[in-house]
Amino acid sequence: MAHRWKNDLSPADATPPWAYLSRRALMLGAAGAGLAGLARPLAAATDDALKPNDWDEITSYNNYYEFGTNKGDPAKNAHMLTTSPWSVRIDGLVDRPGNYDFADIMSEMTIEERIYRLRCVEAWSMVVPWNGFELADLLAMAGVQDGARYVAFETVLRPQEMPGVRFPVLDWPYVEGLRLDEALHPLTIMATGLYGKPIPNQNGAPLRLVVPWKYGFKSIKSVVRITLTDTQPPTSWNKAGPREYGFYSNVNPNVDHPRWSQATERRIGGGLFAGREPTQMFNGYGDQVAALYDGMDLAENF
Ligand SMILES: Nc1nc2c(c(=O)[nH]1)N[C@H]1C(S)=C(S)[C@@H](COP(=O)(O)O)O[C@H]1N2
Ligand SMILES: [Mo]
Repeated sequence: MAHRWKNDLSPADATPPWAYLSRRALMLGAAGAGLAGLARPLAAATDDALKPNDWDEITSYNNYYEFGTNKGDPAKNAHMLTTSPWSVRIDGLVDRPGNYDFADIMSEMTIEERIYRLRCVEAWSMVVPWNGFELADLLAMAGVQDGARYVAFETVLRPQEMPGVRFPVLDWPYVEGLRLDEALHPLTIMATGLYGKPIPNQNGAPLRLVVPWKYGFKSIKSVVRITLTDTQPPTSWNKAGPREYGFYSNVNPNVDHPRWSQATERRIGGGLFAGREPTQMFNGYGDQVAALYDGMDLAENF
């Protein structure tokens, strides 16, 4: 593995990336108050100063339990997944429910690059240059109805192509959920690419959710169904360990996992002797997203 950016994001950096993010968030602030309608000042949320992990790191160290629970299993096994044709069923409280063909979705969406931090609940992290579109734009295609308050997501389940689902590690299919305002937030994207190439299977081809201020497990891969609901949907890790994984799962250095600290993280590619880095509140995106949780006890709603 290459360690090209051994020193990035180190606390000793004169101008840490989250400082850039904070300043730019001011530009974002006014527009960010609206919902799906805002145009694209969001390139501003992507920070040039964040140095991405390299392709090999991002595509060989993965969590995608449908293909096995070791970090190298998805890279080894995910080639078995057929990703074309692909469609996403969008249903529930929408004006235009139906099966949306992936190619049709792509022809309607504006693809952008978003360089985001990814912080796994296991306390490792990366920086990933995604290509994708805002989830809000996809939801607008289907027409969100007034009563909708949550969005439920489901990963494809194909035992023939997914050797990991033979084991009851999780209750398959993998499911996730967001509050509607989180789903409509301009930082929330569906990623379809990596480094300008189609997203590899092990990273969630052909499209996966990315919610950069939440622990990585919220960013559900290979999505086949999106359902708008009025009740909080079940989520896989919460079902597996309700005391360890909450619905919100916002990155929070002050709320530890019951079995380990969340105060620091190990940056993948940082090198064998690199120190741990401090974990940032909301993974460094607090200026953009903290208002979503005004008045909420974040230890209670973990
Ligand atoms: N369907 C599905 N989605 C998933 C997972 C999974 O096991 N299955 N793992 C999650 C976890 S724990 C993390 S940290 C991220 C990892 O994304 P990456 O492999 O692209 O870095 O995917 C998330 N999405
Ligand atoms: Mo994770």
